[in-house]
Amino acid sequence: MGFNHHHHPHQHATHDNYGPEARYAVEREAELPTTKWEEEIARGLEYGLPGADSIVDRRIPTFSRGELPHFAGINTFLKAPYLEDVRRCGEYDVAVLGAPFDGGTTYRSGTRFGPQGIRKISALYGPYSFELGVDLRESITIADLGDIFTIPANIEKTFDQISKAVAHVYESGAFPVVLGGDHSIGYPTVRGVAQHMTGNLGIIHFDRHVDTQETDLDERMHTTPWFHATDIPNVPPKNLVQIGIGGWQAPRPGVKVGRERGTTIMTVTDCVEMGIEAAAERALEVAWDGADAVWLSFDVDCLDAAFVPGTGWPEPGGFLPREVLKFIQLIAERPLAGIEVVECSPPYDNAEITSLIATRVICDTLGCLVRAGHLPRRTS
Ligand SMILES: [Mn+2]
Repeated sequence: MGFNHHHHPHQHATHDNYGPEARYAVEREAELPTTKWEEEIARGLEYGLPGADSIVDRRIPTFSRGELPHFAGINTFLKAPYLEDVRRCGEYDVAVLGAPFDGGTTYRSGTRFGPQGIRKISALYGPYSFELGVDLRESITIADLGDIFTIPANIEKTFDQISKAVAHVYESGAFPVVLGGDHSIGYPTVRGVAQHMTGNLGIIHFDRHVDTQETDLDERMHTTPWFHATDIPNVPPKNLVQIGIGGWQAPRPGVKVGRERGTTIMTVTDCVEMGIEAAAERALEVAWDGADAVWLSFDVDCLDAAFVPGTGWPEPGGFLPREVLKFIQLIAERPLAGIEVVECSPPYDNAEITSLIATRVICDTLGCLVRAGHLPRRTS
């Protein structure tokens, strides 16, 4: 806008058209490059052949390659390239990996289909967020590594596979995004990261359930990950903050363990009454107290059951999506070691809304890490 705007009456919009967030968003969009988008179009035309003669928009290839159309193509996470050779994951800023395991489930199963459910609905999204003022495609490279080879009938072997996979990704320098899977995977994911750290790892845990008992049904089920994770010497329980806990599904043995070990618990009411900003500040203080890195473990059931029908233990009275997204955005102003989103069970989902919120949590986390300068982690 500016020097000759009186010649362009259609450009008479001023900043008064916008609220503060919208003003930031609109101004930021003008600064975002389109370099990677143009590269994607060129690659699509080369690999997918130029479109038929009747196609007017000459950016459209014959075969769908890249983002468009959203309903077409092979559904990796956000249409990221599928990286068959996982030895190369360190060449990317972010590595998405599925942990399709529901052998730790104690009620509704189906989270073995979680990674595919999340990938499928992620096709709905482009890489750009209006309010965040971030275009992931222009800022970071993402690869989808596919899924870990889990062992359906054996929790312990599956844990070993998950720890080895997450350790490989974390050590490569790529930022791990783990698509669960039931919450039993929280222990082996944290174990995989912690083994590559000398300092302490904190955990920010969103959930309606404490998941801190030692065993359930005689095994290390999805009600137990934080008991075992906080047994790891450099994952102290004082750095475990549990957000959204409440209702009729928090087992007393787990509550007892949390009390004895000194974990921090914040209920939905605690967070709403102190305000999401103060709650996020408190969560960050606890998780980062003396820690070198923080892992984000997000159970979709921390949202009210109305928003997450496709989950193992739905519980009314949870967060609203806008509350939890605001919370996540504030958490991701600080760096993270990685993120897992668990307990998304497509067989129980309605209209893919549970997978949709799972996707949104990941995208908002990545977007805020980019906005805060924590991604990409390397400058090379
Ligand atoms: Mn839960």
